[in-house]
Amino acid sequence: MTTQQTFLAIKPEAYSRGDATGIITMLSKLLPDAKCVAMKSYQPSEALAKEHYAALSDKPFFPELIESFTAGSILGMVWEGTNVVEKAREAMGATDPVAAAEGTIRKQYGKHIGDNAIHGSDTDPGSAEREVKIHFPEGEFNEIADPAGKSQELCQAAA
Ligand code: IDP
Ligand code: MG
Repeated sequence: MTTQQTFLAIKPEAYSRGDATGIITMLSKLLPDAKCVAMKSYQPSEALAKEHYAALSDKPFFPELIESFTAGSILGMVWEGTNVVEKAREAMGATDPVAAAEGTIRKQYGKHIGDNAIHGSDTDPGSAEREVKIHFPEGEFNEIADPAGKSQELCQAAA
């Protein structure tokens, strides 16, 4: 099993509800062997959102998805660890919060399928690498000792 990176993001609706730090505290507990190696707060442009969700461009909900992902700031992160892409998906829970298992982030913080609190890369080969490159082209990765604390600082600075 090799070390992987995955791209995770607190989506605009959850970010604006003030849930980022709570979600990251939960992520740290659910992914005890992984580390957060990059974090920043930014509002995705329409071009970035369309590139990020390119694989879903033929879906009927695509326009709403782009509107939602560009509606405000997100907290984008890279997490690193063994099998972290799949482990993060387990921590997030099912896409639809109604179907998400107890103890998952989407169960606790999601409202409905279009407002499910967190994004995480899919497990398809190359998907996580592609998203990490799109969102962190600068490619600077260093372990963040206290991800929840850093998220609080970033959200306060952006408010
Ligand atoms: P994922 O986020 O669990 O990987 P994807 O199928 O990649 O799920 O879809 C990306 C995002 O698009 C979902 O997180 C969700 O917010 C939204 N989405 C997916 N399916 C639907 C739908 O049927 N209606 C509205 N929004 C959807
Ligand atoms: Mg997906």
